[in-house]
Amino acid sequence: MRQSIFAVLALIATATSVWAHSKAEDTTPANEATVTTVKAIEMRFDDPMRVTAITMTGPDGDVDVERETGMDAVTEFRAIPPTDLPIGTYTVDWRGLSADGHPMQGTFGFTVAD
Ligand SMILES: [Cu+2]
Repeated sequence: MRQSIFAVLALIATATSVWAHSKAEDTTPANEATVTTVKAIEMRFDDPMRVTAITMTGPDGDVDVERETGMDAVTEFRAIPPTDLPIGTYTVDWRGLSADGHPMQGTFGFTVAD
């Protein structure tokens, strides 16, 4: 009897942690997209994510992006890159804390063309 209660509790805990695991659903620009301008860097999550760090690198190295979203947990994160990004390929790396408190990270990339 006691064992079966623990088994049920373990099942519930597992299901909850799987459900609570946020992930990046999609991004702007889309991963592997080719674009001519980048007005904003956006990431959408299926559950609130506290994005703790975001870095963007391009053909000339690190690019400063200005966070529009603060340190709150959000389902839509937004940051603004400098205008007139040089042509080339870019990578965005982010780190965050999932709704269940687990550290998460992700990366996506895009190309700026003429
Ligand atoms: Cu988790």
